[in-house]
Amino acid sequence: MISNTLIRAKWYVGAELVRLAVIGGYLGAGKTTLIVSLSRKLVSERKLRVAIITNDQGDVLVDSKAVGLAGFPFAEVQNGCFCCRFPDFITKVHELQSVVKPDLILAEPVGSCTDLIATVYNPLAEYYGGEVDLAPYVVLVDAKKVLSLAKVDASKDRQLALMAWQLQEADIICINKVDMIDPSEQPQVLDAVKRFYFEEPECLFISAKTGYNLDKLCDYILNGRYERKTGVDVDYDTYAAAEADLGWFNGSFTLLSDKPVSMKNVLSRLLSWIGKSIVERNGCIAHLKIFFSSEEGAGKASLLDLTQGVVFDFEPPVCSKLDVVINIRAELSPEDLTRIVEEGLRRILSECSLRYENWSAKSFRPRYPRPYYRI
Ligand SMILES: Nc1nc2c(ncn2[C@@H]2O[C@H](COP(=O)(O)OP(=O)(O)OP(=O)(O)O)[C@@H](O)[C@H]2O)c(=O)[nH]1
Ligand SMILES: [Mg+2]
Repeated sequence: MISNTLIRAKWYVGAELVRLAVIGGYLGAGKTTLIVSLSRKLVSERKLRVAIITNDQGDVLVDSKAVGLAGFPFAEVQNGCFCCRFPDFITKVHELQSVVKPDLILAEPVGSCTDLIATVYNPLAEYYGGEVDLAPYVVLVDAKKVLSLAKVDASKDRQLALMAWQLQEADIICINKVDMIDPSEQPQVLDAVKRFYFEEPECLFISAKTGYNLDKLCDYILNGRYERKTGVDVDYDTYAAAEADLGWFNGSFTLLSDKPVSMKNVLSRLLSWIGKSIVERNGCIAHLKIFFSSEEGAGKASLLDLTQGVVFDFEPPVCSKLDVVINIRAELSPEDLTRIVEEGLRRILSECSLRYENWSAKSFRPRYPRPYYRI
């Protein structure tokens, strides 16, 4: 039986048609949460076989750990987005086809990636039409975030320009985290989304967490068709500058204590301290996320903004040894991010009488995007 396994096949034989849906959207919009929720639904209620492709500019990925923990077969495209590493992306599709034989592949591109119609969807339609049956392109947006950005001038903010291109190329915009806004705010959220889109987009309010409208979205993904269209007119210099505004930090370490401690307390303090330090240095958090695991259990935590605080998808255990993977995407230099994480570990662990080992870390800025195809 294949489950929660990183799939690597040695070769690929034959070309069977597999349905593929890409779930895009800005950093922290809820893509991984949605992919896991949809996969659970599709497997349990519709008896389908589902596989997942994760993606990142680096390696050591929180998202891969999260989908593996949820029990779904997955493959990773590392060290670059689907568009720049298109041959790697198609290899992973083949590997999943050959080992898992899924009915559906759900793929999550990097949250800072755009122009996917021209660089992923159209090349798939053009060169792999006999192998890949494309679902419409789904893009997520965070309902609360879009509302908070309603008055910001998108032409003066590169991250917003990037988010606008992501929304403009969607076949359907899923306005996620609807559970976090008041129902009376929905018309304002729609207006805010339209401001980015310029025309009347197809929108669906959803909650990846509560399951709201996910049946509708499953039907759309399974039955809708990608109608070939022209990509959005993305200005690559602005796109590259927007990505390069972001520092990327991927690391891992093991927390150790002489006696069992509340790891929820330790992780909350550590992530809050790191988040606060980013903001104090005039940085901006896009998504700070961790995956933690021990013999007592495993889960994920996120920090998107300081007012919302650290959100745990699973209560960290009381234990004396915890493995942690940490991924930070923030508008701050990679060097500063590394310094902040190291300093945070020193301070918070000494306050909590813990130590850490197995430290490994990489930080960088994403490179100029150079897609393999653009059609
Ligand atoms: N309240 C609420 N929170 C959600 C919902 N969907 C996602 N989240 C939370 O949003 C945070 C980010 O979710 P992810 O699924 O990691 O977001 P992502 O888009 O995959 O993030 P990146 O891969 O870093 O771009 C987590 O704390 C999730 O629990 C939702 O529908 N409602
Ligand atoms: Mg994700």
